[in-house]
Amino acid sequence: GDFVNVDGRDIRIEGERNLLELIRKAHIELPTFCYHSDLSVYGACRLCIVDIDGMGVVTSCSTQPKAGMVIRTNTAQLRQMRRIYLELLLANHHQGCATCVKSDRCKLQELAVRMGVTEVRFQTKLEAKPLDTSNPSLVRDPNKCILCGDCVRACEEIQGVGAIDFAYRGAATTVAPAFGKTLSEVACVYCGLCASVCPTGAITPRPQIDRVWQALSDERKTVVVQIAPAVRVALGEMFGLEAGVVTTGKMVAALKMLGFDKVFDTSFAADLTVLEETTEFLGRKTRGERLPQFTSCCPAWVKYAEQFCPELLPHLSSCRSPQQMFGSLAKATLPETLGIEREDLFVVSIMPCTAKKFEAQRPEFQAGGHPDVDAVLTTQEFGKMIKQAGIQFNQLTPESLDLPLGFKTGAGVIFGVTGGVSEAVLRFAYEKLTGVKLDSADFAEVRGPQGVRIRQIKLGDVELKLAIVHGLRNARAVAEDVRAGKADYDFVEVMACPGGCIAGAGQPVSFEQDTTQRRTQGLYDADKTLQLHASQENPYLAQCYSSTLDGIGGRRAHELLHTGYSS
Ligand code: HC0
Ligand code: SF4
Repeated sequence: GDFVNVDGRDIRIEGERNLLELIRKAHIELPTFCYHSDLSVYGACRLCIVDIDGMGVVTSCSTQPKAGMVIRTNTAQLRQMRRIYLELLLANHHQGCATCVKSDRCKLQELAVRMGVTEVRFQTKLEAKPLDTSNPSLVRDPNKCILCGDCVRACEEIQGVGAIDFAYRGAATTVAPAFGKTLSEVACVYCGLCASVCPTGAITPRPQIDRVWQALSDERKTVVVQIAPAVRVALGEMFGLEAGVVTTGKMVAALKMLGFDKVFDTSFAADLTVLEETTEFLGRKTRGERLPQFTSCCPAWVKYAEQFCPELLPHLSSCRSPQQMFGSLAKATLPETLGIEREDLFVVSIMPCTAKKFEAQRPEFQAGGHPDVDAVLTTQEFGKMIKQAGIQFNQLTPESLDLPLGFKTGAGVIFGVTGGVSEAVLRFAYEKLTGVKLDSADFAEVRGPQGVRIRQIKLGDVELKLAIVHGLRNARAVAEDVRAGKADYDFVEVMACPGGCIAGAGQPVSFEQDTTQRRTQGLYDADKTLQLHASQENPYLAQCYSSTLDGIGGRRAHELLHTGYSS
């Protein structure tokens, strides 16, 4: 085979696109701001430089491996050059680190520490630019931008949105929403991918912690909370646990200590979504009407469809997302059960997602001028509240979720990973179409990391064609095929974030390579350890349908659980 030599060891070339990836196989993680394996190579930060015999110093991200290369990654010259690059970045960066929301997980800080930068010799006087707080999901602080371009490329290349771009030239160069607008005036869909890839605090999720503290200390309010599926496999990372470790019970204990009156699970509402969405789907399939049915639980996707493919809106499922089904159901039923007034009930969500903050504010999801979900915290914000309160998370004894809205099956848990909604729907559709009880609950063929997965699945006599997509640029391609009559799918699942909700922009910031994979495995394991795996087996749903919803697809179910989107 072909080898290169990295710091004295031979490493086999196995189709790596660049030296940076290949050098990882020698267990060396080169410093970089602007390299992401799923984005185009930009080579702007220059930190990933290596020294190659006969070539000199080059950026490893933009150099292809060639057999026989002799590479050094850690010479005195390289260390010195990297320190200078970092000092230059720091000189143009607003240095209010102690008060920055990104302080504990900032790549710029991490690398400055790692490279031993202890002073900045090139001080420039920086004029503070105003923050952009116009967007419901994100805050942009141009003073902290280091021009790596990660957000620009993520928004364009993965989401196909292009809401932010480079502006001006030379020393005045900046990254900003297109045409000098604010982040609420461009076509932003609130996915937060820009914030996920931002190495500093230049784009961050917009916090709502203060509103939640306020509600918690208001004696008139009864504060209840729902926890999204993906949160349970990621929150632990903020307390030193490995990605994928499920911490549901400890989260319940922490929330009770923070003063929440009831702790429920969005996965209960996801089970409800499965029954409603599958019923809607099989109805359309029988009538041959408005196929394929697109999922509508990802609010960034819904916004994207409204802006970029409005002709597709009749194809979206009319189901509200689980977050919103939970909100309307909670506001409709809990006041009576808890013996309180509707205005005194405050519903909080904990979500892995920034777009959920936007979704909760949509006019469709208000009743009598009050939103069904009053505040949306990200996983990161939840972790910060625990830290602010001084709660020793790892020491907590697990507690149980409250009933009935805290009971779920595994189908409602796997929603948090790409393919999960499809698999949950198949677990119900199988029984509906065959009349046979499901024995093995897995439809593993819909799982996987590929951005577009087309699967043909036979349930009894019915052949179903599914497309499972993540990344909105991929969704656009599928939507174009559908419009052009080139695709005969029955069902299309779309999640904006690559990997699904587990990789959402509200999740803890991770510098590890395998985080998405570990969180994914964590959710599939959580499904396995639950008692029930198919939504139709959730006994509290049956109760809810008879007491409140007038049966699956019933009148009240329609009022509370469905909606319509228009452009
Ligand atoms: Fe998701 Fe959801 S699974 S969008 O990915 O459908 O955010 O975790 O809460 O609503 O359940 C996010 C995660 C949710 C919703 C659910 C869906
Ligand atoms: Fe682009 Fe998503 Fe960021 Fe909006 S939130 S600017 S759509 S990456």
